[in-house]
Amino acid sequence: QHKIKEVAKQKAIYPIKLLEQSIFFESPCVSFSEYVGDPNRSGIIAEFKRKSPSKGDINKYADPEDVTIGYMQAGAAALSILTDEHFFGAKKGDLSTARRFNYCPILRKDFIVDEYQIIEAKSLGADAILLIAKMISVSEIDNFTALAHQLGMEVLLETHTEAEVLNHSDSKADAFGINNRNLSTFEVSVENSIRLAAMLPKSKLKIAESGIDSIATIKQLKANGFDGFLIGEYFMKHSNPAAKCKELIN
Ligand code: IGP
Repeated sequence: QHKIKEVAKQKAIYPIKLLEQSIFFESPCVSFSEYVGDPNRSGIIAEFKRKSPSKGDINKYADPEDVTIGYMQAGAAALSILTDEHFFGAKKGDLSTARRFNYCPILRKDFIVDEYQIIEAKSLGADAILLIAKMISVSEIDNFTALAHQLGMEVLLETHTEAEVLNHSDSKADAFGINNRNLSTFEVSVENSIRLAAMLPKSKLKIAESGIDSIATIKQLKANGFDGFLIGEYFMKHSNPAAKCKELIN
């Protein structure tokens, strides 16, 4: 965690005034929860990820333009774009590239630990940000959620344990995610989403994250109340991620 905060600090290189001059700063956001929660869409949030701390290289030379356009043509409801270079080999430009070529909601997927990254998310063209309960305090999550909302973005709050879900039951986040991957051990269990599903606030959008690799799993998660399914590696490890996405949606 200390390392993550250090890395985030090094990344804050541009003055906020400059971020606010981005053409995306004044553009309206597309609603992540409306798209993902729309029963006429697939509920799939397709992720662009070149590598991960648990798997190493997944798809080192993938092109963000080709892959994200392909995901949308395949019927994904939203995109998730990693922007962290240190842990995920991403470039911030991956998000603005995805923005330039797609009208759908885009989630900035990063370890967000300060306000700067939230303003930066807006300047890159994000519609929503991820906040991770394990990494920041309840009051930070509340303050960061208020800032994201002020900028017109939505918040996906990621939890992993019963205690985290209970701690945030009053959260103003727009969507609750349950990560099937334990961020300390990297162990993945879809059963984790299913076990915690019933504890999530009724009114919020529910998203199952990580380790999803079959239509059977998606059906099982749907039956347990999930609206959205965040899928990265299963698509990205294929040379044509969008083709894999299409296969799953059809
Ligand atoms: C996607 P997978 O197993 O389909 O590649 O998982 C997504 O859930 C995962 O990338 C993720 C993540 C995160 C990445 C979940 N929470 C927090 C970075 C930071």
